[in-house]
Amino acid sequence: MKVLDAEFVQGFIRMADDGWLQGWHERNGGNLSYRVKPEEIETVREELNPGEWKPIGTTVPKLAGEYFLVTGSGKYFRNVSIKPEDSCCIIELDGQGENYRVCWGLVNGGRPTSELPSHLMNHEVKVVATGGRHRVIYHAHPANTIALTFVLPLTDEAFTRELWEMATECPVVFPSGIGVVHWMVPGGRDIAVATSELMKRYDVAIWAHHGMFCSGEDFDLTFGLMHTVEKSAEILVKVRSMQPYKRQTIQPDDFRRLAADFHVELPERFLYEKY
Ligand code: 2HA
Ligand code: ZN
Repeated sequence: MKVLDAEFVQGFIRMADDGWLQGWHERNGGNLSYRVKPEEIETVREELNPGEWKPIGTTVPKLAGEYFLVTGSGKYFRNVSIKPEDSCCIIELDGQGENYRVCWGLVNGGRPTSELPSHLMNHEVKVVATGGRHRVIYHAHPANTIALTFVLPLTDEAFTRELWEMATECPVVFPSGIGVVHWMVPGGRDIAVATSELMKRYDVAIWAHHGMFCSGEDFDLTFGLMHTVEKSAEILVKVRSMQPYKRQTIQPDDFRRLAADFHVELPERFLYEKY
């Protein structure tokens, strides 16, 4: 089968387009990666053409030998659906999880996403934490979430609680909460380590004054997670733009009742008394 005809590639392209249409990917902002299933890679193997091994910039031994579909460094999300073979690539990792090689795509040259260390370290953490269920890591620059990193305390507790309060579905969609990374230089191993530490516990990590990372099982769930968090952030921005304080909101005991009915566990450390 042609790579571009494979269902996982079509799903990847559609998600990139959806992110672009949301306005989360100005210029070359954001990046997306998918850990390809062994049976999926077999369906496209005839079109794979491995290049040179190159260092990842970190070590991910638990991902040794795996294949990933990723966006390219400096590539624009708005072009992914128009020229996917120029904007994306399939990479293979070596037996130590130290090097990668491009096997398909990036036909006009280039490298995988500048955030490859963060993507792969997050994938590695999620392979362990979810028994391999999570396959998608998504980074975007949604404006309302970023705006909140200038006004809320940069703590997991503040972001989780504030964003849970802004829409009843939120604690059900991200019951484990949200992690926050203070401002750091993007693209390297340090921010990858900080983010992947948070991903042991959460499916969402916010990078202060930069953007968001989400992890999920498939394209629908991962896009939906980013969309839900950003929608909640948008509501909070609107509320705070009207007046500094909420007149009424969802209270800790309301969250406890919701958790019981929807069969989710909400950590008590996010249900602190405020008023
Ligand atoms: O430009 O979003 O974090 C890609 C990015 C880097
Ligand atoms: Zn970014």
